[in-house]
Amino acid sequence: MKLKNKIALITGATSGIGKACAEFLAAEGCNLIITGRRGDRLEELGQALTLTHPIKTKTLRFDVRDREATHAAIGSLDSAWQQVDILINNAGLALGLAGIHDGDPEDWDTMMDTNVKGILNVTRPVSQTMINQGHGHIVNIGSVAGREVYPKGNVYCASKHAVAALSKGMRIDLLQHGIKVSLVSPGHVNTEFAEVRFKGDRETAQQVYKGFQPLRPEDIAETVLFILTRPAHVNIDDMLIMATSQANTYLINRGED
Ligand code: NDP
Ligand code: 8X3
Repeated sequence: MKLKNKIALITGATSGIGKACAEFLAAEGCNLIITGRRGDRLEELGQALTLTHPIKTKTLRFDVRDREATHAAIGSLDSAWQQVDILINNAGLALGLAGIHDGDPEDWDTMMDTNVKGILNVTRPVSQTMINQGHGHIVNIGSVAGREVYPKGNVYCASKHAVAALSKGMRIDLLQHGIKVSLVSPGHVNTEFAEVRFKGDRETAQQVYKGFQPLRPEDIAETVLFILTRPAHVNIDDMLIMATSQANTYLINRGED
């Protein structure tokens, strides 16, 4: 499958994995709808990509938690941009690391609303378009936290287990419409993720990646590109990707004895 002149909608393109996906797809000639809440970053990325690649970009600023705003933003696209071939459901976050007895319920709401309901809010209208056009490919960014549960990761892990379940559900429901659904589940990737999780506490965030080489956002974007460029009859259902130094959510070789 070639990506030239296709249209991809990427959520959470202002940073990390989503931004790297935008850069990799742009290099293949794919036109992009880049979305997120930080409008200045979207504009900057859109301009940079159209300067360096012969593609068109469209920026849509919305919060995936807000169903009405999400549907309005996607509905505001003109008919040419509505024909989305590829949806990358990437926007997501963890907030806090706390026991089930003392976690912050507001953090729980934000994680579930973003990581689970956000995917639903975006996928409903986009999958309807894909059904009407008779093709499409949805790539959901899950996590190793969707396969394992680690201490104090309770709600984030639950949200990513839900992404894994939703990916299976989407694949079943969209099967008859010829729409591919793939799940990509990374281990630690060095992005703004840890800083967001620890609410701007850089020192704590840096501990997450201390003493080993985590994945880079580009490693995930390259994987997404591989998934998107398989022949029409091939779907990559589910991919787990870890740094070489990470065996699972708790066992990391940090070079210490
Ligand atoms: P970043 O924090 O670097 O990027 C997160 C992106 O999500 C940003 O572009 C942010 O945009 C967007 N986003 C967050 N909340 C919302 C919202 N309510 N509405 C719209 N957009 C939102 O982290 P990553 O790139 O690492 O994270 C991307 C995905 O990868 C997430 O789903 C995460 O769970 C997953 N993941 C990350 C791993 C890691 O170790 N980094 C490992 C496994 C999975 P903005 O703030 O502008 O709205
Ligand atoms: C992010 C990876 O291990 O911090 O999904 O949950 S982890």
